[in-house]
Amino acid sequence: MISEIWTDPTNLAVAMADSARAVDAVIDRLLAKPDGPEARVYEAMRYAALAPGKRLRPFLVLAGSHLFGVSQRSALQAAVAIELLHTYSLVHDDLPAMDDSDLRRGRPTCHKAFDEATAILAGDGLLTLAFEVLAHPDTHGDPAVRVELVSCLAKAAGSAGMVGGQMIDLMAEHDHTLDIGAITRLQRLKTGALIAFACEAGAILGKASNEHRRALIGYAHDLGLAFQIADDLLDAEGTAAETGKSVGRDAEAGKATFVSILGLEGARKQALALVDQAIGQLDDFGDKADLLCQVAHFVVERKS
Ligand code: GRG
Repeated sequence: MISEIWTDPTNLAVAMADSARAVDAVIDRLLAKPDGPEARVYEAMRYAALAPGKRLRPFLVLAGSHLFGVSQRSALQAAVAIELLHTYSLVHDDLPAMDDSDLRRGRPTCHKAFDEATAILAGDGLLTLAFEVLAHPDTHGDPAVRVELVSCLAKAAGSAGMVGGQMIDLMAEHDHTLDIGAITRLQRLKTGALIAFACEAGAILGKASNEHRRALIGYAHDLGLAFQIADDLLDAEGTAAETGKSVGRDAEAGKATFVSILGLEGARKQALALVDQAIGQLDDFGDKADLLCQVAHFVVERKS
C-alpha cells in the first residue's frame, strides 16, 4: 500500500519527504554506476536526478495512485519515470542553446558541473530510462496498462506537449505581444502536460472510471496553471538563494508572463482561485484526497 510510505499521511511536508526518499532510493538503484568510461554519463544523470528538487510530480503520482488502491511498487515505478523525464527537461532547458542557466536545484547546472556534451547525453539517458521503467513488468502486470502509460507520457512530453510548449516559448522570445490566452496555451503544454500525466498516472494504474479520470484531469489542469503562475511570481520576486535557480530572467528578457500581464497582485489572486477550483474537482474522493488538496496549496505557497 502506498500509505505505508507515509509515516504521517496527514502531514504534507512529511509525506512529501517520505515520498522523495522512496523515489530517490529507486533512482539510486537504477543509476548504479557501471565500470568503464560510460560511467561518466551515469555520474551526470545521478548528479541531476538526485539533486534536491521538490519531487512534486512523483508525489502527485503517489497521491493520485492512493485514491485507487494502486500497489506501492506500481506507483513508485510511474513516480520514478516522471521524475527522470522531468529532470531531463531541466538539464536540457539549462543548456546554453536554451536558457543558458548556471544554477539549478541550488547547484551548478549539469553542463557546468560536467560539460555540454555530457549534459546532452545525460538528458537523453534520463528521457529514455523513463520509458524503460514504465515498460518494465514491475510497473503493472497488465501490458495494456503499461502501453497506456508509455503512450500518455510520450504525448505529454513530446511535440504535442512539453517539447511543443518549449518551442512556443523559444519563439516567444522574439514576440513580446503574447496575450493571456497564448500564454495559457504555452504553459499548458510546457509544464501543464507533464503535471497532468502525473495526476492521471494513478487513474491509469488503478483502471479508474472515466468520471474519476476526468476529475483528476480537471484538478491537474487547474493545478498546472497555478504552479506556473507561482513560478512566474518566484521569478519576479524570489531570490536565487531561496529558489536554488536563476531568477529575474523573464523580466530581463522582456518576456510576456502571467505576472507581466496580470501584475503581481492579479497573478496571486488568479493562482489562489485556481487552487480552490482544483480542490473542488476532488469532491468525490473525500478524505482520501486530503494530500492532493494540501499539495494544491503548497504549489502556490512554495518558496522554491
Ligand atoms: C528542454 C524539451 C525541453 C523542455 C523544457 C519544463 C521545461 C521545458 C523547462 C523547465 C524550465 C522551467 C523553469 C519551467 C518552469 C516550470 C518548471 C518546470 C519549473 C521546474 O519544476 P520544479 O519547480 O523543479 O518542480 P524541481 O527542481 O523542484 O523538480
